[in-house]
Amino acid sequence: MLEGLSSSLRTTLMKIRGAPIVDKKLIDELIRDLENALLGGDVNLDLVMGMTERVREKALKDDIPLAVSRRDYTIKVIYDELTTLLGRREDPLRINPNEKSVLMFVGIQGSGKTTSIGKVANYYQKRGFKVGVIGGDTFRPGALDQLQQYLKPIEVEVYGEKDEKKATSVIKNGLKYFKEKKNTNLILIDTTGRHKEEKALIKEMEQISKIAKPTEILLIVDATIGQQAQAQADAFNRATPIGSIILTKMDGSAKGGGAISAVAITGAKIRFYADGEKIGDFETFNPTRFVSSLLGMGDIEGLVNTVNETFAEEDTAELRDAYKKGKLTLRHFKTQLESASKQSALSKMVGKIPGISGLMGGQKQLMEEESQKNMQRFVAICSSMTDEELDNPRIIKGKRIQRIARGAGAHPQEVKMLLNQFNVMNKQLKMMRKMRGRRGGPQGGIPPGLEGLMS
Ligand SMILES: Nc1nc2c(ncn2[C@@H]2O[C@H](COP(=O)(O)OP(=O)(O)OP(=O)(O)O)[C@@H](O)[C@H]2O)c(=O)[nH]1
Ligand SMILES: [Mg+2]
Repeated sequence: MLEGLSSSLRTTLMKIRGAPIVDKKLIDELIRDLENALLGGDVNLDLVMGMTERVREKALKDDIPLAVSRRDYTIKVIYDELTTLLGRREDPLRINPNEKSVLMFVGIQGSGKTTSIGKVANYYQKRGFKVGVIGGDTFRPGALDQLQQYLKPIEVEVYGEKDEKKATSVIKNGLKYFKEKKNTNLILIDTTGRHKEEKALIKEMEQISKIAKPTEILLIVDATIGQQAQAQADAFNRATPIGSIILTKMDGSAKGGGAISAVAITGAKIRFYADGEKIGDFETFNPTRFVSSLLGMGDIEGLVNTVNETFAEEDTAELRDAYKKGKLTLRHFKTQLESASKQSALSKMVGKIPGISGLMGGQKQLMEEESQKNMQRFVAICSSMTDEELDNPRIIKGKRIQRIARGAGAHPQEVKMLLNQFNVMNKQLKMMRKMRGRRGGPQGGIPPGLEGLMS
């Protein structure tokens, strides 16, 4: 589904994953890719521009916690913005099983009303509802037949009158029939598509809704119309408040993303989407899950949550300042080691996500349990130092090394290794600052030099 959009978004993310440094140049490139991908998916130009501008602004933001890599942060930003574009929250249709609910299906000719009736009937029947369907399309010959054929395999009862031409009459009788049936608690009404043009259709819809007093009106929208879905949802909504939207033909459409985003800005609630002709080709619509599947990352929500959590634990201003000035002491180094071991847990989790491990393959960030242990040892060594030593590592020599090693239950060689690594980190930090000039701030994530410690 949405293969084009999905694969261009995946390629874009792969680029971030593979880049040695996430800097302004990469973000610019990323923004171009995102724009191309979304415009290619028929998402409205203004929406795309607004979205990519926010991505640019946030991704280049300086003050992200040091324990979050700019890579992960940028992915989180893209994920968040895509989710917002598609409606943000899941808003499921709630139907009370203790009442007789009536759902009326409307939409233009061929949008997928009849098929969606079958899918919704199947969906709720599986959830314990007793469903009855009314064949309210008296206009198209064969409409009733189609409905009965489609519902036969799942044994849902259809009320229809083969020779009656007045839809309102059939619907009245149908409602009476099912309301008298004790068990039935969900009644679905199929209606005619009749006109490609909306006006006459909307009029009939108003008449039927007066008679049926539906609990909910569902507008069926063919996703292949892309961003035109907005005008259609608006037009129907003006006539009778449309409670729910079902997007169909998401399988065959390159424009599905455009349709979803267009509907999302009207405030209408996309409850389900269909991605095939079969009765089971039907899903509840959840923006976050949808974006995850577009991006091809099994549980990207997990990654995003972890980034959010790390984000909540603010770095001290002191550490940020030291990092920016390129003047890190061992005390800072210790803090970094501690947050890096947290990040290690994140990387391990990310490694479990199908699809993403391939993207990350070969990267040093994917640390093993071994390196986590190493880090904990180094933290222990730092803990056995005095304040004076932490603030001024140069004084750590000879006897001090022996003492620190003893205190941490480590070998003096390990203490030397740590000091060595600390020096390497400081040097690399200075080099990075030179390369990047004053703009950009720290990259975040594993500090340079630390990677060596952990591999
Ligand atoms: N590929 C695909 N085809 C679909 C989907 N939903 C419906 N269709 C097909 O679209 C065509 C029209 O679907 P219907 O359910 O008959 O549409 P309708 O709105 O009831 O049409 P009218 O009653 O003529 O107004 C049928 O051939 C369906 O099989 C979908 O999600 N994917
Ligand atoms: Mg139909």
